[in-house]
Amino acid sequence: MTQMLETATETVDVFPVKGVDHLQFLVGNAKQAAHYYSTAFGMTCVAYRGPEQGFRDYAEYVLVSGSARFVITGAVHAGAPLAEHVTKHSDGIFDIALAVPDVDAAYKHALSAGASSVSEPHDLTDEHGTVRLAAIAAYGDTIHTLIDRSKYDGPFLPGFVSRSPIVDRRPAIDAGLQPKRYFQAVDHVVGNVELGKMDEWVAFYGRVMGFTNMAEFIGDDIATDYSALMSKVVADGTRKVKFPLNEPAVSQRKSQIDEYLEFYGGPGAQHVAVATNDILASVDAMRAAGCEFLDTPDSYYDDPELRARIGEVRAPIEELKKRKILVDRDEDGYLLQIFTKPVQDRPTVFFELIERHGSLGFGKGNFKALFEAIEREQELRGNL
Ligand code: TYF
Ligand code: FE
Repeated sequence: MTQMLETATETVDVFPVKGVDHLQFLVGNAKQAAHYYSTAFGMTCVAYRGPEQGFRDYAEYVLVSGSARFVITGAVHAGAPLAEHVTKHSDGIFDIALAVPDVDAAYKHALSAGASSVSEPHDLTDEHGTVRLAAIAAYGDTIHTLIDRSKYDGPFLPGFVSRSPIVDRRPAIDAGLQPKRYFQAVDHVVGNVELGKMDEWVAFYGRVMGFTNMAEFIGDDIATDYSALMSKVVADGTRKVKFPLNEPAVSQRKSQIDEYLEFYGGPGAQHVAVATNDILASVDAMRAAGCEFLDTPDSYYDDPELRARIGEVRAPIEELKKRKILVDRDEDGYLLQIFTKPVQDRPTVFFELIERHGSLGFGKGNFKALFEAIEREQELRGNL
């Protein structure tokens, strides 16, 4: 007798997410970092919490640009909890917080799938309402806070007070000298993990958050040729939250991922890609404010193969070349992207600006040019 086996297709989202709620950076000097993100990244400080509000351990600045929200946290005395994060990693991303519709359900599912608890579901309340939060551990010392702020209308979280922008960009914006926003959302957050651990973390996000593999990845073939890394991308069902995960690949040269792991002191968030509507204007403004970007050789733009592959894009190629902006096209459309140099003394965290026109990818066609640019920097640092 032949038995038909029916595989049940999972249609229920076990871990619905609304998006990245915020990224929390732990830094040595939050006052100065908040200034940098205000001037060089055009972000607006909207909230603050510190000793003045009775929080004795940290000064915390909340900066926004569209839906992107960064929380910059610095310890205000020796021995504050979490101060060892900065001692070990220097400035880095501690928390990739996710907005979820049901904190308790998400937390319960995560733990049943093997995630480690950082904090159990709890409420924070003030005159603006209640926020429900929990947190689970991710790669290295990184965590994911799970947060539901649907019953809250304060400036950030209970305890935080509204704060006016650190720099007043209005005159420059009104004069047409600066874009209103340099970016409007977090597009993806990349994690670097140790050799041989990438698939474990892909499985973690699959089990714990129901995230699935996106097609784009850097496999063995590319890894050994020039990239010295392997990469896979996991995303939630709506593809609003995208987490590429890198591990070093064995090659003759020291992988850029090894360099990160060595200098960060373990796994952690490597880069944050922010989505912009006008990458040309954003790059101009950020450069003018002192933000450094990776170089791209002129030969990249003069390559007839690239020209044929990318076809027509919304800006003349000469304008991209002037600014070292990379371009890639796939079956869904194209994207423009550029990468900053590391934003702290250590060769660890950096940013990407990305302007998507249909493409859901990560710039696969640029991997070679990008990794060569990163390797030139590695060489200058003596880390290749
Ligand atoms: O997020 C990405 O996949 C692209 C490319 O070390 C990339 O931005 C991948 C690995 C890496 C730097 C950039
Ligand atoms: Fe990226």
